Amino acid sequence: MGLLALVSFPAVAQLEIEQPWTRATAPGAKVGVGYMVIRNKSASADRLVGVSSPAAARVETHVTLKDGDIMRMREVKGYEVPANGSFELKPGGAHLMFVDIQRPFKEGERIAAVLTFEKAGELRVEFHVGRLGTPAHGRH
Ligand SMILES: [Cu+2]
Repeated sequence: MGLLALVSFPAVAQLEIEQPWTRATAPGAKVGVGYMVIRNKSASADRLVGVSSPAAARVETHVTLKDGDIMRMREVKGYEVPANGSFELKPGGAHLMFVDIQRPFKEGERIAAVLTFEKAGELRVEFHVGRLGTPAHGRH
């Protein structure tokens, strides 16, 4: 460990975003969700610390917790992505919340967003808009 500490690692982290997708929103809906897999190929952990999108007033990072029979959502301060590992956002679990969307997300469109990581910096992604789903999203 002592020797390793002397090696200077390059600052470039290797993060990959797989299958970023979202759902079409119902007319008048104010929020949208975002899912993806964040894969970290570097030897150090990284952290998603912020998300922004021109399609929404703000984008929050949420987790889903089971409260009896009800799934509830809570905002968290980003997600930790382990070294040589991944973090998955999926229905019923962690997800991005596009809050106060400018207009409905339509199936087939792409929603642009910028993910900000502690080490890797900014990463641009486009969320593919899928079918309008059942609102298995729980309550906020
Ligand atoms: Cu949420």
